[in-house]
Amino acid sequence: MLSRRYHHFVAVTARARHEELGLSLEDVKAMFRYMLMTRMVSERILQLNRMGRTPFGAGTDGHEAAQIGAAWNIRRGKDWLVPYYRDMGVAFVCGVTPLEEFRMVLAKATDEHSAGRQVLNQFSKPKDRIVTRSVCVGTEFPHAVGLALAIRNRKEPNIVFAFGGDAATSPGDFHEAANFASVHKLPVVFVIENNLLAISTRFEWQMATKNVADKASAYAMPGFIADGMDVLESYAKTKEAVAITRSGGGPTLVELKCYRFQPHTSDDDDSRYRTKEEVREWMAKDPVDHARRYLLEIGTGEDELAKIRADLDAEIEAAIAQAESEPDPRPEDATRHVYAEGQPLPDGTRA
Ligand SMILES: Cc1ncc(C[n+]2csc(CCOP(=O)(O)OP(=O)(O)O)c2C)c(N)n1
Repeated sequence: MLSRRYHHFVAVTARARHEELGLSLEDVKAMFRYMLMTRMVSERILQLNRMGRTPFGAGTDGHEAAQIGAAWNIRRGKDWLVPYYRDMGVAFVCGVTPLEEFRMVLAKATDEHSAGRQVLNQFSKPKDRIVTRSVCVGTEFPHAVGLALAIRNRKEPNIVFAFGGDAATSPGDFHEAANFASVHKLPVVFVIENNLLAISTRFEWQMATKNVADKASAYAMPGFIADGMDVLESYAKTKEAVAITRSGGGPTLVELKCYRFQPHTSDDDDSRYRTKEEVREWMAKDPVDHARRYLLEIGTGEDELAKIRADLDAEIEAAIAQAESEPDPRPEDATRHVYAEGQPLPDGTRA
């Protein structure tokens, strides 16, 4: 009896948590589905890499709560998104599909982001207002701030989301962008996924501040910190920042504290800079499991969650098979968009 009462109590308080944030049960289930999709696609990319079927992978595992929670604040197709290379989950929420992801990962001619010409996750989807970036860390921030200036000048009622890792706040690009955005009170939210590592460089070797969010005060920006292993908290803290920026309060920064479970990329040997125990400790806080437990606590059935997984599994396997059956880019297209085309050459012909 006591235990039933206890479970009822947990259910009531747990239910209140998402409802207090203005989220429906359907929202929470959809968030969980995106988190699981991100985990499953990430794992398949790394498996395909080990099987020699993809050249490269960059795991998202451990970032799912931060990404899906923050992205749930984006008004899809209205707000502008400048994601970074680990942001598969953000991209999924904003309209990218597993099929599109595998076309990109397999570098197929049908890849709509770059026709198989870029490394993975340099998303580019104008229809959904997803803006591509350079692979040079931190360069997305000046681009995002330029976008924010443009939409403010055009009087668009939308905002820009600029995502990056903790190390992306070290280069000058971030500081110039933050300063300019703050001076001009531009509508941009900086979302920083702090996974404590920049490849092999640990956070404390990367910056002297305790938190990334501490840097916000240098630019008179509100800075928020969230447990990035908890999807609802990631959503809630980003929501606070977004409310300020949407209402004309200028730029804000949200730091989502998380951890990368996989090596930096499929080319990285992470045993050289971290212990298995450290990884295990963080995996005990697995964000996907955490969200799953929350759904169970508020009364979702195991069978419903199992069906979400089975449906995703079928969708992902179909996407891989479809993408693998599609054509590779033509060798003669390798220099397209690299050099100006149609230019007159000295011999009178055109390039
Ligand atoms: C300007 C620049 N310097 C170095 C690199 C090499 N590099 C690629 S990813 C990376 C680490 C970035 O770490 P962080 O921004 O924290 O994101 P994470 O990969 O940890 O998600 C580095 C140093 C780069 N791409 N660009």
